[in-house]
Parts: sequence; C-alpha cells; structure tokens
Amino acid sequence: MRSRLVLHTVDSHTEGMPTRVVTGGVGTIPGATMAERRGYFMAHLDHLRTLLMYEPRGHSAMSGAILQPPTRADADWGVLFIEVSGCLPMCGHGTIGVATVLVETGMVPVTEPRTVIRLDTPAGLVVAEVEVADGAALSVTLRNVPSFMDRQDAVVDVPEYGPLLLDLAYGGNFYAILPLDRVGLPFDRREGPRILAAGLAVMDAVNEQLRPVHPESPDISGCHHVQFTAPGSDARHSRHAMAIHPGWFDRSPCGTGTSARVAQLHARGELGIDEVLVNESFIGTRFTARILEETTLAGRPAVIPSIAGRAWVTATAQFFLDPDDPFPAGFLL
Ligand code: PYC
Repeated sequence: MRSRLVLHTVDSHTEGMPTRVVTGGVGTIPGATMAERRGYFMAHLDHLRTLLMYEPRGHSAMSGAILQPPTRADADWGVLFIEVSGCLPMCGHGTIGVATVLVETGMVPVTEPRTVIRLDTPAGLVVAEVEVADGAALSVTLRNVPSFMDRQDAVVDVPEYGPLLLDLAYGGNFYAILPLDRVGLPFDRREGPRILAAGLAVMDAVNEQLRPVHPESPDISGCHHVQFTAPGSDARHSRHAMAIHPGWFDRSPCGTGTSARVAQLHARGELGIDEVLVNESFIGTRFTARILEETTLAGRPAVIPSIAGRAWVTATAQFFLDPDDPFPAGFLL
C-alpha cells in the first residue's frame, strides 16, 4: 500500500445529509481569518476538496468540513466547509455534524447535559450548543450569523419558465426562495431531475440579473441554492426541495437555507421573535428554527436565527492517494 497523503476523517450525517469531518492531514491553512483561509484553500488546495468530495471517494451530493485551529481568541475550532459545489462560507447541517463529531470523539471538553462549542467559520462566529447524555450528542442548536432578506418580490426572467417572482435571502449563503408551483412542477421526488433543471435555470437568471453580494463580506456573493417551497408551506411548517449547484438536493433541511427562510418570513411579518418554524427537507427530515433577536447588518434589518437538528456518526476513515491513482482530484459523472 502506497500513499502520497493520508487524510483522517470522521464521517457523519445530519438528518440524512453527509458531513465528512476532516480531523487530520491538511495542516493549518495560511490566512489570518477563516475567510482568508477559505480564499487560500480555493486558490491552492482545492484538489483536496475534490479528492474527498468527488467520486470515487465521495459522490455527487457529498459534503464535508475541515477542522482548523481557530483564528480568533473567542473560538474553540476553525471550520472550512467543503462540498461538491465548492467551499461554502457557512453550512448549517455541516455545523451540526462538526459539533456532534467534536463531542463524540472528545475533541472538545464535554459537559453534560450541555456542551457549548464556538466555531470560527468563514461567515463569522457560530455557537453550537450540544445536548449531551452518556457521551452521546442528542441534538445541536446553533446560533447562526446575521441573516437578512436581500430582495423581496424580485422578478427574474428565466428562459423557458418566463418572469418569476421570488425572494432572495441570506442565511450564511444566498437563497432564492419561491413556491415550486411557480415553475409548474409538483412536490414529488420522482420529478427530481426537472426540479433540479428549474433550480439551475433560476440560479443562472438570479446571478445574471440580481447577483447578490454580502454587504460586509464581498467574497460572499452569488446564488447557488434555490429553495422551492411545497404547496401548503407557511411560517409554522415549511417543506421544500433545495436545489444546489451544480445539480443536487440537500438531503437535510439545510441550516443556512432555514436561516434564510426565517429571515424572509420575518421580513414579511409572518414570523416573530421566538416563534417556531419547522422546516422539512425533500426526504422529510426536520430542523426547528426560531429567531433569537433582531439586529442590523450594514444598516439593514437582519435577524439572528437559531437552528436545531441532529447528526449521527457513521464512520472513521483514512483516505489515501496512491501515486499512480489516475484520478488524484477525483471526478464527477
Ligand atoms: O445546511 O446550510 C446547510 C447546507 C448548505 C448546503 C447544504 N447544506
């Protein structure tokens, strides 16, 4: 057995969505902040992401997180989120997976019934409160970054679908949010390929016509996620199909998407502080969400969402790269 590198991981899934947590082998990524490290990683180390996320070690809906020493004194760990689609500034299901792995492997001091972990992410500080019993992480509630409605009732012209009315909201990533029936499709997993095609068309149109940019962090820009809400969804119980670039669905209810959804519902006057939203994924798994407080971001109204869900550890692994491996950066089919 030969290997050019060894990457250590603890794999988990959060409400159905994988988080491959890289616990060793990458080293400390250069950069004074996690946002700078994200930029360095994308420019110089992206082959490590594709090696772990793409086939044959991953798959077309793979997701993960690389643990790092924190860059700020008030955090316990730094986290870089990796996916088939790139490096996200923030990932909610990934945070729940990371917090679960940190507790269940003893990589943080664990106290029962609650362990608080402060995570330094490229989008800002995220605090995860883990409910622990007998060493098991029973649930994780995260306090997310400021989330806001970016554009309400925007119209985008989407080839083959026509002018579409949608909201654009931020919850750690930018989300276009619109009812699925506006693209003439039923909320049915058998329609997955057509829902994904519509999602990609909406993303392209949004990025051409409305391209969102974070008001304080211009390195966070563009829309790579479309939240198609199911008929009957409201501010108490929402179901959705989350189409993600370059063409996959979130299996979890999507933590940053749920944060964007609560910011949207709050801006529309439909969800008050501390009112609970149950947000359900395309496979029927659930996060519960609430707004902890109102705030402002670059002078615009924003909210601090809290998102709760659960993750389960599925494996530990050591990934190798044989010097003769014909796919040193993996591949996607
Ligand atoms: O949970 O925030 C999330 C997420 C983003 C993309 C996939 N999951």
